[in-house]
Amino acid sequence: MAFADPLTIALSKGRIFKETLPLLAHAGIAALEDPETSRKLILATNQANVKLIIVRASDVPTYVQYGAADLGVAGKDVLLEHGGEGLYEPLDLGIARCRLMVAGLPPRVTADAAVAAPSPRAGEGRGEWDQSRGSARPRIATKYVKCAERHFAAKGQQVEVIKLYGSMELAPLVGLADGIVDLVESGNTLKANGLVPLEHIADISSRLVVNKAAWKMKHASVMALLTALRAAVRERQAAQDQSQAIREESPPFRTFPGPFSIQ
Ligand code: PRT
Ligand code: MG
Repeated sequence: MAFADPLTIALSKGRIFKETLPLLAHAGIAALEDPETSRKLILATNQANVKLIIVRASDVPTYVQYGAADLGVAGKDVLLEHGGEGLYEPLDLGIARCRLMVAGLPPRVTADAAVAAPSPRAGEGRGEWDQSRGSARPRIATKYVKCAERHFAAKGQQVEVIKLYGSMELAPLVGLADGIVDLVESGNTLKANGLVPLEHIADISSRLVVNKAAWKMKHASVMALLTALRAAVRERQAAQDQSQAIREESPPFRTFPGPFSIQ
C-alpha cells in the first residue's frame, strides 16, 4: 500500500506504541526505529510519505487537534478528558484496555471482621469518601479532573477534586484524599496499596483519532489507512474470539489413556 499524501501519526511510547505497531503493519507501515531505544521523536517508516511522532499519551489529542499530526492513537480516558474538539474518532482499536474507576480504602470493617481482615493502618478510616459513610465533601485525587467532576455531578454528589499527575494510589494512604479516580487493569496496583475498586466510570480502550482538516484534505490516504486498520482490528478480534472459544471448549484437565495407563 502506498500513501499519496504525507501523513504524520502521533503515538505515545510504551503500551500504545507496542500495541499499535502490529496494526500499522497491516497497512504496510513499519517504523524504522524503536522509540524505546532511539531518542528521536520523529521516526521514519518504510513508507516515504508516513512518519510517526512520539508524544506524551495525554498530548496526542492536542497534536492532532492542531494539525501537527494528521492522525493519532489515544486512550479513551485521554479523549474524555480532552473533550475531542477538532478530532474525529472513527475507530476503536481495542488495544490498551482498562477501566476508569473510583477507588479508595475498603469501607470500615466491623469489629468482628476486623480480626479476620484488619483495615489498612495508614490513613485508616479515610476511605469513607461516600457521603453516606463520611465527610460531607470528600476529596478525590486524580489526573482525570473533568471525568471525576462529571461522574460525581451525575450522581448528585459534592466532591472536591484534587489534580495530581501520577501515583494517585498514594493519596488516600497519606490522607491527601478520601478516594481516587484512576485506571485499573489487573487491579494489582490497587491491591498492593490496600485500596479497592468502588465504582466503574467507563471502559477504556485506545482510539484512532483524525484531524478534521486532514480528513477532508488527505481523504484518500486517511481512508486507505483507516480501512487497513479496521481490517486489522477485525482480524485480531476474530483470532481472539477463536482462541477464547477453544479455551472454553477444552476442559481444564484432559486425561488420555496412555500406553502405560492402568485400567
Ligand atoms: O506515563 P505518562 O504520564 O507519559 O502517560 P500515561 O501514563 O498516560 O501513558 P501510558 O503509556 O502509561 O498509558 C497510555 C494509555 O494506556 C492510557 O491513557 C490508557 O488509555 C491505557 N492504559 C491501559 C493504561 C493502563 N491500561 C494502566 N493500567 N494506562 C495506565 N495504567 C496504569 C494505571 O494508571 C495504574 O497506575 O497502570 C496502573 C494500574 O494497572 P493494574 O494492572 O495494576 O490495575
Ligand atoms: Mg504511565
